[in-house]
Amino acid sequence: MFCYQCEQTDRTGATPGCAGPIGNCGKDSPTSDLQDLLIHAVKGISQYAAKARALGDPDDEAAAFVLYALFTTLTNVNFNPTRFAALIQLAVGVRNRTRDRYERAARAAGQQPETLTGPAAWAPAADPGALVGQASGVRVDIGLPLVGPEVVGLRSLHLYALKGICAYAHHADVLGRRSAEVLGGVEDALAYLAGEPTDPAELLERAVGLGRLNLAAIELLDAANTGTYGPQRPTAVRTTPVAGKAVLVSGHDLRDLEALLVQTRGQGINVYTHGEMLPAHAYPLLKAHPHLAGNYGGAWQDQQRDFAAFPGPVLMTSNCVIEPHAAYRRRIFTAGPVGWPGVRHLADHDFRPLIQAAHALPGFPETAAEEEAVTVGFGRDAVLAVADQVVHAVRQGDIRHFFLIGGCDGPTPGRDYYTDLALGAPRDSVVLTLGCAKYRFNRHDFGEIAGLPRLLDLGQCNDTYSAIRIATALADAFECDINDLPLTLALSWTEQKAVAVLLTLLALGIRDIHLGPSLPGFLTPALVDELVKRFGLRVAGDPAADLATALERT
Ligand code: SF4
Ligand code: SF3
Repeated sequence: MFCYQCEQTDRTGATPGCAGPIGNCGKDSPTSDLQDLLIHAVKGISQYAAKARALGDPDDEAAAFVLYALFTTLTNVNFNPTRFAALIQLAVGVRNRTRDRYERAARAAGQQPETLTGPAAWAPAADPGALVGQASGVRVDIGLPLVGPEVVGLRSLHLYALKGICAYAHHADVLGRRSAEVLGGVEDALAYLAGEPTDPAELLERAVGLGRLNLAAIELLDAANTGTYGPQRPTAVRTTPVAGKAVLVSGHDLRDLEALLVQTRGQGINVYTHGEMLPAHAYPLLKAHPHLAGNYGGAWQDQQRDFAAFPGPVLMTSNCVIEPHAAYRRRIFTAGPVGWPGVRHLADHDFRPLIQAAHALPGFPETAAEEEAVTVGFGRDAVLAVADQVVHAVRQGDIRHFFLIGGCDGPTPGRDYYTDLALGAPRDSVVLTLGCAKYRFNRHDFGEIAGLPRLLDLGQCNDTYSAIRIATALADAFECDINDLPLTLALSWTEQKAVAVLLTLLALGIRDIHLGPSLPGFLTPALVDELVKRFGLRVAGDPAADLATALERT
């Protein structure tokens, strides 16, 4: 195996990367190899699909499969080699169907169909051992001695951004929202990677293009979430338990949560959110379910402690899952792209086994005497509704600066930077947050400013579109460029959705982003220099010094 896609990657060697037998996230070598082969297979699908789409005969079902398949390879999503072996076979079937479709479309257009090479012509070995052996020819660092680490790093940047884009687009897809721009863009980018590109300048330009593609994906997801469940509204969410049977839902998939709420209706089971599911409470059509009782626990890296203590079953709907402890292994379930060997997987939103487990388990014996809460729901609609108030407060000098501190949380050292930044922000500043990084400081009382809470929770990392809309609206109100706003962005990253978001921010021309706690291992020093030169990208450093620098501008 070789994997350096996330912030947790092994940095003990001469160059970053988890090289086996088990990565720092718990992904073992066969699973990593099978993920690489699945990626190879979906590149093959995309080679034919892009050509069919160009001929006016797109295969949206094949494209939706590509979204799902790449999502399964995102960090902390799926660790089950059996699932990957099956997905590879499925992918080859989809590839063949897409090839036939392309050939028919070409003939119908009076063209001689091309026979494509590379991933499009790949045949998986029938024997499982031989299949894993094929991975050595398709790893992300393939061709390194020939093309060098910069080109390999740029190809990796493409692939990882695509994983993030596919995750966002899949979340939109399960809510019935598809976009030809996004599906076609993913196909084009994967077909481009299948050709093993070698021009660094072209790769960098196209990476910025992927940032624009991601903007389309997160806009689509925003429309899917708010169109299905209504715009987020400020909502106080109980963080203390109530007596009764209990289910815990983690991850990002609102559709899974909705299905579970419907299936547990009237059964005396309370549903609690965990991790990135917290913002679900802010959507009117989700919070209308009276048994959506509250939020439990903290960020994903604390799940072994939180899940062990929870007195009911747990459902993982997306990242981030880590190895289930024996204490809860028999009562954790996975759905959608998620998987762990030996953990029960529930397909097609059929949660009956989990509901049976909820009835059989004790639940909370009593309601906490002291009720505690956190407030969520400051999506774009809620913030833009008070835009005049905010603009007035800035003009009056009541609000001096905005900090957007968000993204991923994780177990690696250095993430206290984000806590220190948020808690150290002066009282005349507003802290906007999103993603699971918020758990570093969201229980803290930030007080109010100009009649508004000083801490505004915009939602999941899936709600980055809200942050962009808010920043754009502020820039419009002050008739200035986003970079001239009294706004500092501190992005915490772990997995590949953050890679896609970073490219989107760069594509929008946003400068001086503080990225941390460490830079991606796949970016060489030369690439980092280039990003610093072109986009003013900064490494998250000393929080006090970074706060002082940010405030100098205001
Ligand atoms: Fe290592 Fe991250 Fe890859 Fe896991 S996902 S193997 S921690 S780089
Ligand atoms: Fe978190 Fe895994 Fe990325 Fe959605 S749950 S932000 S890390």
